[in-house]
Amino acid sequence: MANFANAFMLSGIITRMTQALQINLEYNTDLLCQNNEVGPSITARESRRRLMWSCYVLDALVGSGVDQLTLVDEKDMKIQLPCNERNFTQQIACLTETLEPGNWLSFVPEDVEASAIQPNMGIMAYFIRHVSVQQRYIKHLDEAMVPWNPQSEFATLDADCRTWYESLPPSLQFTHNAMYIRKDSSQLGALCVLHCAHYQTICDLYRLGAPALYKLRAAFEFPPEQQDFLKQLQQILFDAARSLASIIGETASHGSRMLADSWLPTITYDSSRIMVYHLTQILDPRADETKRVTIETIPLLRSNISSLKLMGSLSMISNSLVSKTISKILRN
Ligand SMILES: *[C@@H]1O[C@H](CO)[C@@H](O)[C@H](O)[C@H]1NC(C)=O
Ligand SMILES: CC(=O)N[C@H]1CO[C@H](CO)[C@@H](O)[C@@H]1O
Repeated sequence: MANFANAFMLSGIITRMTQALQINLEYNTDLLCQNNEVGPSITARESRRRLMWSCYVLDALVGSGVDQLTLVDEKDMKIQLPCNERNFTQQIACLTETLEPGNWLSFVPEDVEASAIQPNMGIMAYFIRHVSVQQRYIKHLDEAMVPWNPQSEFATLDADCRTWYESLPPSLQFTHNAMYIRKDSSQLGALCVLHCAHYQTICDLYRLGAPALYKLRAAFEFPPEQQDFLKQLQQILFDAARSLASIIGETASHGSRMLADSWLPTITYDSSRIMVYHLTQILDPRADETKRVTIETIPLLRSNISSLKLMGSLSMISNSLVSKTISKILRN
């Protein structure tokens, strides 16, 4: 709702509450509820985990990767990831992995196979994992290694993002088939947010290629021999912004209800900002290529503006971003 000061304070209180309730721990070691005469039901246990993971995500997003602002430590998340919606609504107890891919809680029975656990994870589990990668955001550019060094923070984070993306099962990729299935189970909005979160992180990471756009304080100097590398960063940033516009536009065509997540207006606005910046400040205005790319990109900008207008009925911040986008285009 764009009430950032309140979000900042409330997320702090929430962290204390999770500590008081100790919901960062499993209720007991009976994950499959085989001895269910004692303790909460399958649904109550899973809800408890989901509540804790929601608090984790909230804390991570409010802290935006700054250590001092982040109050929930990944190390203390001693519960398994949420299971998929199907198992949850059908009250089926099942095992899932923990934050670290391929890992599970130490008291999971030893004879369990990875192939039996993986299908139990759904959109939520993959979203939480993405948030944990995004948390490792490069904070101190002045202390970071130059991005063209293969050992740099940039290269590591980039590889982590891509590994995450490649770990998505077919049912969670942004394909027509997956969209059809998710629409049927009322999860198309969630699928859209999952993919937007990925490309938004890519934009955050590749902002190094457009320091003026992000007003970065300690931007890297790219020496002459790294100009190709810089061009590559700028291209990937632009492509990610275009992917965001396509994903949001495609989702919007299924109805404005699908765009209810309050994060989407900001993501849409950022995507437009990057596209306008690339077309007007990075590309050579005299080149024929620029004309071609501009003609290709204008529909995406239009699409973003109409999506923002659609979101206006759901989120207050959206309307102000429509006029900001339009003034940005006019000014450039
Ligand atoms: C949970 O859901 C997955 C995927 O739909 C399914 O393969 C699995 O059998 C379910 N788990 C249990 C314990 O039924
Ligand atoms: C090209 C494109 O994705 N266009 C979309 C623009 O946004 C509207 C509504 O937001 C969609 O209906 C279009 O498909």
